[in-house]
Amino acid sequence: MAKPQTKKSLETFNQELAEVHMTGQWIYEDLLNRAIGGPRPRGDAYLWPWKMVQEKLIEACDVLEESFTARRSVLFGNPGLNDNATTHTLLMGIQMIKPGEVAWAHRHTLAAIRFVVKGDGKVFTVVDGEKCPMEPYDLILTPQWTWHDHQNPTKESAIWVDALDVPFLLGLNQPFYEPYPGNKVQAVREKRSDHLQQRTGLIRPTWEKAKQENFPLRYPWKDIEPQLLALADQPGSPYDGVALEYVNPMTGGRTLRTLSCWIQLLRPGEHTKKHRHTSSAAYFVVSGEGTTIVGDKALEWNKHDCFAVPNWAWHEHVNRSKSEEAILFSVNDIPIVEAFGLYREEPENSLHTMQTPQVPAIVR
Ligand code: 1HN
Repeated sequence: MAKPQTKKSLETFNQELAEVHMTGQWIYEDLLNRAIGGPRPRGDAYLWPWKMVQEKLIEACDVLEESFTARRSVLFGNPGLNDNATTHTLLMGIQMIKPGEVAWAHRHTLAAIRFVVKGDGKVFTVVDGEKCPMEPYDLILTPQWTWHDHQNPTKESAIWVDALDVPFLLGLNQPFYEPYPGNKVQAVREKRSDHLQQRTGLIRPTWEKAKQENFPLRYPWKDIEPQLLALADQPGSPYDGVALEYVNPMTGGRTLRTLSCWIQLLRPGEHTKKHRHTSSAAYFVVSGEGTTIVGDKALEWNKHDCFAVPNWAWHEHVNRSKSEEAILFSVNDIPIVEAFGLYREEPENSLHTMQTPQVPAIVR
């Protein structure tokens, strides 16, 4: 008679499965149970003070004398993440380019934005042949696979914020890179009529197929700031104050396919309601002073500081000043999560839900 079989333990079976590179679904039980109510925020809420960043930038100029095809960008690594990442999808940094320097032309599938901190308009980035002047607080897009080089013909150093979708792209193993062939800088399209930026405004050619994505674009602060200030008396979002998106002018949609840029005004003393969402964001303080409370951590920010708010973390913003407005620029990954139907907010969905002003206007 055959010996009675002893019942194999689950642990032994798990090991045997592992030997043949398999796992049972039951190992997900813990993960799924932890996900009741949503994910743990990935990475920490963290702030990089401007004074420290500025010192590192100056040192970076000594250490990296000329940047060649590389960039003198000091990047913010979230202490709660293992990869070089500001949030789990976004990478933010500050770049400096010395007088007379050129950051050589290249292109990559990483999408990037620049938000200028210091520049006088004679500093410029060339994107697919189009020269984009860099004045303080201008936003310049270098969408995926667009050629870009940065040039500083002035006598002063120029500084800007870089933000890219690096961790997301690397997670999907999609990096492609190409240095510009044969030259440091790309050919500039001298004829303005050849610029795609002549086709993104209020009027556009009737005889051409319109390019909808991945074109060079500059959002000049001189146009953005007055519009932001003009809307400052609106109710705004209870969670974000007067928060505006930089739209793709061709589609009316998000800034880029993977990144959305916001400019946000908090009125004197404003304290927003607490919420959380499945998108993460990296911020740059344009002006003012305030506190962003993320979970049990208070990020006290001042002019030009940068900070990270991980996804699904409860957060609220406070303008600490009773007399001055505070303005925050930020980059988020809403387009990524939205593309897959994964954007969620708690306690409610607040994006694009309120009515525009009533028609006809109320006579006062
Ligand atoms: C990059 O290409 C730039 O072109 C800046 O200015 C920062 C960070 C990671 C990878 C590529 C630039 C970057 C970058």
